[in-house]
Amino acid sequence: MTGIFITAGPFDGQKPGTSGLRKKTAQFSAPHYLECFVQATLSAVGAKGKTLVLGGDGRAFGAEAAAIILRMAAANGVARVIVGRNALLSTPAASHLIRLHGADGGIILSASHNPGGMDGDFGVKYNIANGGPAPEGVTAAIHAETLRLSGYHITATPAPDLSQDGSYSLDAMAVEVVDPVSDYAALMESLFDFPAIRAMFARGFRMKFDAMCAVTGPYATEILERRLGAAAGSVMHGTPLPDFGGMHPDPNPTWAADLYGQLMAPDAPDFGAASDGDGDRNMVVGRGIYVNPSDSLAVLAANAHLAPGYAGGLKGIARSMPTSTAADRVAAALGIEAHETPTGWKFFGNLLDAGRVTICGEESFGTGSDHVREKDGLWAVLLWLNILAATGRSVAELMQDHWQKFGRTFYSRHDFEALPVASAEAVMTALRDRLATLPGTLVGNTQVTLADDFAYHDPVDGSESRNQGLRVVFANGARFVLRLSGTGTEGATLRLYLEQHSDTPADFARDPQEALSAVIAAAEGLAQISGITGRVAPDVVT
Ligand code: VG1
Ligand code: CO
Repeated sequence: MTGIFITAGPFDGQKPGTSGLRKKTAQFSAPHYLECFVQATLSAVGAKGKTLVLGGDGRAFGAEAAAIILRMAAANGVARVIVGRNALLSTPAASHLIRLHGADGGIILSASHNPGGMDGDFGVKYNIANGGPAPEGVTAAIHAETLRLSGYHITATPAPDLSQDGSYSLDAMAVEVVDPVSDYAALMESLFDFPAIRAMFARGFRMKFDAMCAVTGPYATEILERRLGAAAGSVMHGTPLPDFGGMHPDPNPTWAADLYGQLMAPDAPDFGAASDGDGDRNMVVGRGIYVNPSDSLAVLAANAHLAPGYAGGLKGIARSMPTSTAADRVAAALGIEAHETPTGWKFFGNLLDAGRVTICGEESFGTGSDHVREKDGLWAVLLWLNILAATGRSVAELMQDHWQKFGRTFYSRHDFEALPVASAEAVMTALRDRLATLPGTLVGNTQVTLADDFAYHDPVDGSESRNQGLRVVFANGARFVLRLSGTGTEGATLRLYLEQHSDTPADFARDPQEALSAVIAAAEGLAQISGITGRVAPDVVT
């Protein structure tokens, strides 16, 4: 080790959640807090001699954190760091750069869809050599290190200015500052039929993409407006701001209400999409029609062969357990493997690496493929555009076609946010305690066929992940899932996932909340959310 050793820590509560460590920015930027977590990460992964990628979504404290991490990496003997200009990299672009350069891993500075700014949230996530989020074994080792360390290594040499591309050195460590967009844009161009999409825009196809003042602005402007010829102004909120301009960069109908409203208006454009803080999520809206993320996964999987990068077909499809079963029906029709994993992209990595699946998705507005090892918001938008260009159908027509063929899986997620931890846990415990008694019981006019606490057995490395969400499945094609969020920074968030499949065409036009009303009532009856927490309605419905 070179540099100096600062005695500090350990800090409690530095346990990575669903996607890295997320805390209030004020806490992360407090003396030694970031440093101790980064030291734990560098120690746990054995950073000496390694090549790392570094970047983030541009939120407050990101640039300062990047400079600190570079000085710590140098003092910990890291050989080389590839960093996005101005410390910017979307999560999928960081995943791509790790793979492109054969790097040993990467550090991503983001709290994703959580609001930013000094009053908002900050986060740090470690990705491994395949470009994907560290699996549970690695995050457990990082957590163990956070509890054991007594300080951190850092060089007194200042970090190089990150505003200009080029090669620099920091003590013995090489620092390469790269354009955050160009390699990623080239990857997208290799997967999709850009000439066909460009021709569609030239014919007058109109779209709006809401970057929500977060990291996808520069990516979307380069790809959609410059390379594909979407009209200037198609990208909204395209300049990344440290506080995301006060926006909550969570692409759903609640937080992207402006975009959503434009697509529901009489003079709506043909297509709308939004991404989140770090660019891995996507919301897709057609003229007058919202596409729920579980349906989006299913439609993308069913039509992916229309894009050049997937013309050879898919190897398999994976979805997180709470994601609707719509994608399973596509996998069955295609005769390919279907996998059900716990929530969080890290669980897809082994399946992708082993060549068992090509497309993955989560109900939380996440879809992606084996092109990187993260979910990828712009990738999903481009695959949608490619499918629209190849078929000449509208979003609404594609959805109707899909439902006619596969049936419609009505789906919704109800979030109860910032609950007292004890009351959220009481809901989970009460339902968990009843699970064993439920199979065979009649609820409303249908029977419970399965009730369990989801456990995942990874078919590739044999690892087990338990307690991944309570699920109750009914004989009539309904299902609900209850789990606690692992990305929040305030209290506890309870997520209730609701699903009802129908093969009856007369049902397809129903309003999802109305179509789900029986399973909503069943969930309330069995889980007693309002009874225990006192909350009569969810805070966010997606
Ligand atoms: C949420 C989503 C999950 C997603 C995770 C990270 O986790 O539900 O599907 O993988 O966020 O996404 P949780 O534990 O709060 O339910 V991101 O775009 O915030 O990195
Ligand atoms: Co994200």
